[in-house]
Amino acid sequence: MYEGQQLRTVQQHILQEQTRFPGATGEFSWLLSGITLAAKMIQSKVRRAGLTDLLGSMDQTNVQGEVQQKLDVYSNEALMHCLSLRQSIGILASEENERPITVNFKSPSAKYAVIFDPLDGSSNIDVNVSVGTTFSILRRPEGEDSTDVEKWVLQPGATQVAAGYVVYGSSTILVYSVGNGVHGFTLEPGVGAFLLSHESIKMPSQGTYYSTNEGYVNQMPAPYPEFIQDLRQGKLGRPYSARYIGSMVADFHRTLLKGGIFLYPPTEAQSSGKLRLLYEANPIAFIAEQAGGIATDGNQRILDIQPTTIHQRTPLVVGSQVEMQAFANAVPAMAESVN
Ligand code: P6P
Repeated sequence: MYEGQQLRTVQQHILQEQTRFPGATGEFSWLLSGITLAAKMIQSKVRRAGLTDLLGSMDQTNVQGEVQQKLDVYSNEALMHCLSLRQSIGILASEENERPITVNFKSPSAKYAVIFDPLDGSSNIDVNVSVGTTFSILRRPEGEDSTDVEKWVLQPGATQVAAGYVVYGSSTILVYSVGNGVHGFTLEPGVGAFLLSHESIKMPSQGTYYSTNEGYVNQMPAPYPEFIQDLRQGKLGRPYSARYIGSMVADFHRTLLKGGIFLYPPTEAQSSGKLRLLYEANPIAFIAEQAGGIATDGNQRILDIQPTTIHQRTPLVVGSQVEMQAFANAVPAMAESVN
């Protein structure tokens, strides 16, 4: 099946990578294994969501007598369960929970906070569109802030020690970075292991796709409509195609591998954008930059934003160097910073 290839599991890769963490004694790889375990649990449910719905809709319970759970609730509980058992974790924060959950918070072994969106795009499940899990890992602050939950969680994305996502698509792929490049692992369902399939991913310097919800173009502020028009008219030297799945992780994963640009701008309905900074834009921006791409909120680098609230939203423009420089040149405030 894999003649001659060297098979590397994500666990082996994490152990090799974690030597980059001073003093790490395997706790970091143990933490990340909590995420991969939860991802396997989630994907097994996502893969049979339609069946679950069918069974659950018959008599409010499925054939095992379980009360049917919404998938995003299930995904959240899977991550909470798998991660709360990791001694190195002091805080878990989720899109599904209003407040961060402190676990093992007072223990000196609790060095990391994990912030996640357990199932981004879950509204697409019932039409069988790819969905994803995103995660961001922050180190406990030093000094007096070390016992302040908010200070621990509300750190700029540039302080992330690791980040990544899982996309539940035609295959299930985990993409992560610990600051040493971006690597992708494909789940081999027969074995139940994530195997290295995309080592050292580099985002192409220019792509042929742009990705945005053009239904909002009349609600977008300048320069978004004009920029999108420029792409359509081939002003970046090549014709572009539009690709928009409406599931950020899937739309970004294509941008990471093929290049191009993904834009979720401010709109009249969402003046600060729709996507969440801490657990959507920050992990995506970390991955993008590690792969040679750029990520801004339309004006500034995503990873430089100082968060003020856990669920705050932000516009997100992320993609290849060429498209992102062209966009920045279209934004007066940024044109100065770029040139
Ligand atoms: P719209 C999914 O609900 C999500 O949070 C992201 O995954 C996706 O990029 C965005 O919303 C889609 O939003 O307004 O285009 O439907």
